[in-house]
Amino acid sequence: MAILVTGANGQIGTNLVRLLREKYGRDQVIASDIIRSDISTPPFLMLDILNVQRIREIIEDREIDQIYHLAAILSANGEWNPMKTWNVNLNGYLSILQISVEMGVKRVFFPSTIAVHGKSTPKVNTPQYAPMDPSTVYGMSKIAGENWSHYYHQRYGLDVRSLRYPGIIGYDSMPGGGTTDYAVDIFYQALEKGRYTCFLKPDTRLPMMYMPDAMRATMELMHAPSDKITIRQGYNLTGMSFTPEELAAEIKKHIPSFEIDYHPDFRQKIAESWSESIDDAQARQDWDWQPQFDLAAMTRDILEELGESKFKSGGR
Ligand code: NAD
Ligand code: AKB
Repeated sequence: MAILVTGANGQIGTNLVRLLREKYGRDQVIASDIIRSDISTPPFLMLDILNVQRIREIIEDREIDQIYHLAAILSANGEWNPMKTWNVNLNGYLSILQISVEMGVKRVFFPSTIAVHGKSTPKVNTPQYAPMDPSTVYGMSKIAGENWSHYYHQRYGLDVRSLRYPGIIGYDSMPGGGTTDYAVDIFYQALEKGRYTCFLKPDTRLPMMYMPDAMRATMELMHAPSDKITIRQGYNLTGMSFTPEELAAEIKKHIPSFEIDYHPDFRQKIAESWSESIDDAQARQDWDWQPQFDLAAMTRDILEELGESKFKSGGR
């Protein structure tokens, strides 16, 4: 089994590469990204997802069987350069799909997102199938990607699997320009400065998930028998839903002196276009999805893991 991970240096890729290497062995998992960084541990290859020839070479040379295609530009950063975001997120993914069919890649993972939701999507307990009119180019590219996943499965039998991740929160890799990033940054600022200025309003409720749950969901989906997968677009998935105010109150239970204030910016409008909570009944039914972390358990775990002394000695 040889696995290629694109966008491997990102918030999710850092955790996923580690997990896949534990499971399949270091040499079986090729990490790739457009940039090399401190976390680019070998085997690592430079790969711009827009370089079609380079994708082909890597798949051929490394005899790749599976691709976890994480490379993307996220919701907030995407708004600074819409054309580039569309190109990277959609055209980059189309190359992965087409080359996978041509070169016999057996399975592809495509991370979709709650950003596919929009103004006409029901906000509470959003069902799997609902109107999708995203307001960001990121959301537009992901819903188009979902439809292409479905198409490549129907037309060419490609085994594409996909999750609509909510905001993912972890403590050992930094997020890359999304709207849910506050829920990671707040922990660092709470420990470092004892206070945090949030770019969303206090009552902005969004669906979220702790990184270990997100990694387990990804593995469970990718290992489920094919006949259990009834959705190829992107499974609804959730762990918890909370507001900045509720997260701050939970942190305060551990750090009583913690203070938060609010200066909403352009990301507020993006957050308001997304759902507040998700109905992930189909994932529960098809491959037994069950989250383990709620807000209290996640907050306790992150603060224990980061811990003041560890944080100060390790740095960010
Ligand atoms: P991230 O921004 O932290 O990482 C994305 C990586 O893609 C970066 O390392 C970046 O260098 C790389 N990249 C950008 N352009 C590239 C290009 N042209 N070629 C190759 N690599 C390129 O994002 P993440 O949070 O790790 O997200 C990973 C995937 O999961 C993305 O597809 C994202 O849409 C999806 N997702 C993430 C979240 C979340 O909360 N983190 C939620 C929903 C979906
Ligand atoms: C973002 O905020 O853009 C991401 C996502 C929910 O897709 N975290």
